[in-house]
Amino acid sequence: MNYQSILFSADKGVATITLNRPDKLNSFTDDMHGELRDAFKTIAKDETIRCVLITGAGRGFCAGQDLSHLASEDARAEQDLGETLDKNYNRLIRTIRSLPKPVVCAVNGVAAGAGANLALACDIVLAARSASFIQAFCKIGLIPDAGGTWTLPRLVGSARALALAMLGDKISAEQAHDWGMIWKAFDDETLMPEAQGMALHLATQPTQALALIKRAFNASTSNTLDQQLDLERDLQTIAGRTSDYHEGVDAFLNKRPAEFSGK
Ligand code: T3D
Repeated sequence: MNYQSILFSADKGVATITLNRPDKLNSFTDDMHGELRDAFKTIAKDETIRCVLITGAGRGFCAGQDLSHLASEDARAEQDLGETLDKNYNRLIRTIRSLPKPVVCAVNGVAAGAGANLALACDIVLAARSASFIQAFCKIGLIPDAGGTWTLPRLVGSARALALAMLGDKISAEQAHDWGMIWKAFDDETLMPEAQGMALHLATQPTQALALIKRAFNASTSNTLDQQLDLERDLQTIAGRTSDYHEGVDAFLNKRPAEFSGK
């Protein structure tokens, strides 16, 4: 597929997706969603890809849904937003959360609406100090989507999540970090080297174990402790049968760096 709205590359085990509509702050269109689906299909199929890095081109990360086609009342009335969510955002968020590979997000600028919640759906979120997060939905009469009503309260607690969702206030990368919404904030010029370094590191790690960690954490949000202990038992059984477990233990015992194959 020839991409117009994203850039896609794969190198040294890392697939990099750059949202690429900078003049519109990389806001989502149907075409961009289609291209993202196609890129994630490649990522899922290609065993040599062991980590994904998502970022945005230009001064923004992503301003959520592209609203420019909604100038007329007819256009607004004709659309069924539930259908849009089913067709585009829900698929994207489910794909990221269930992908058995780590997904790192480098938020290079403003992340608004579904753009903010795309970032928060990723496994490890880094941001430039000049970046910001806005649950912009309430400003146009909508509710947070792209998983925001699920992700936000879990990350920052319901008091902060509700205020963010109802006020639509912009919060800085520093604030997002202080609240535990993201992993780290970096000076703008160091964001991409840091994010790329982290993605390259993750691509050399025991990919199956990382996928099982992700599965366990996904399930923990609705499991009881008993259910989670059983799940840990089952997933650890799988992890203990991977080549990377054998390699990790052997490397430790022989005081050498491990060389994980991802198998
Ligand atoms: O609708 C559905 O299908 C349901 C799904 C909804 C999911 C959602 O994401 S709803 C939320 C949609 N997003 C927003 O409401 C955010 C709209 N954008 C903004 O509030 C501001 O642009 C920002 C706070 C993000 C950034 O502000 P600022 O001052 O840094 O930039 P700007 O000047 O507003 O934007 C720069 C350009 O990007 C500008 O274009 P122009 O005038 O230079 O030609 C602006 O129109 C364009 N832009 C920004 N956001 C969007 C957009 N164009 C289309 N859609 C956008 N969402």
